Amino acid sequence: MRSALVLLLVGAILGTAAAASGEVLAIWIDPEGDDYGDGDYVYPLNESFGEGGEADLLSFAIEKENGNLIFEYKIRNLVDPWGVGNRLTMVCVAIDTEEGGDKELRRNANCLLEAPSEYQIFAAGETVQMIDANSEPVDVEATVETDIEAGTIRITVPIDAIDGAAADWRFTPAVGLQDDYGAGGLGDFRDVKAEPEEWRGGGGHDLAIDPNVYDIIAPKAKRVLVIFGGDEIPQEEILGDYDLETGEMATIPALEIE
Ligand SMILES: [Ca+2]
Ligand SMILES: [Ca+2]
Ligand SMILES: [Ca+2]
Repeated sequence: MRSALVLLLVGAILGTAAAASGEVLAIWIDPEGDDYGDGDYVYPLNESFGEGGEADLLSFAIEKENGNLIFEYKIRNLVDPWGVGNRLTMVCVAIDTEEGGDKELRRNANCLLEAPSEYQIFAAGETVQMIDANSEPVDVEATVETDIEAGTIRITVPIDAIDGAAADWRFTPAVGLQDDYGAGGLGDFRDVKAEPEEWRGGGGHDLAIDPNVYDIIAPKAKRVLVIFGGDEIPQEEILGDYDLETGEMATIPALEIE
């Protein structure tokens, strides 16, 4: 109970959970300005990306309310350059509920999962999609609410339909840029190349095995109360741990509700 209270207080101080009416199960704080993937990712050159920050995760919270699980991402700079809502930022979370599952984070993330997932949820703009371990869509009527001003993206997932016991699950959130291929629907993570191009990020590699995500939550950073202790594996090391020779992609660690 005491830790839950502290989590609520932290959320209130940061203003991330204050507006929510659900129970906050956990909130992880992520550093500002580490939207650089393995250390040197940069944004595409097109002016719509402006000063950047569209893929800078500041916090990730999991709430529970009326049989719904809510994932809230606070982003440093949500933008709407074309007056059509958020199309640049893409968020996702992989959910591990049991043994086995999908070892790869989909939609061009180019990352493996330490905790193979039974479900993956992706959202950008007004669209959200949930897939199962075989990449088949799961129709649970998930919804997404984006508040450009507040910098928040909230995904609501009815978990009764997937027999939820969220406290035992493991979660792997990731943030990048969306490429909807001009179609306006839910796209994929936008490619990161060695050198930035108008619509491609830079700082990665031209072989398509480097992560196309800009920001994750490194382990230990999840424990807001011991943020200064422990053996934190830096995000740079995690996202830079792909192998050009074997083609092995980087593996993202999972978060647990405690
Ligand atoms: Ca960040
Ligand atoms: Ca699993
Ligand atoms: Ca981070």
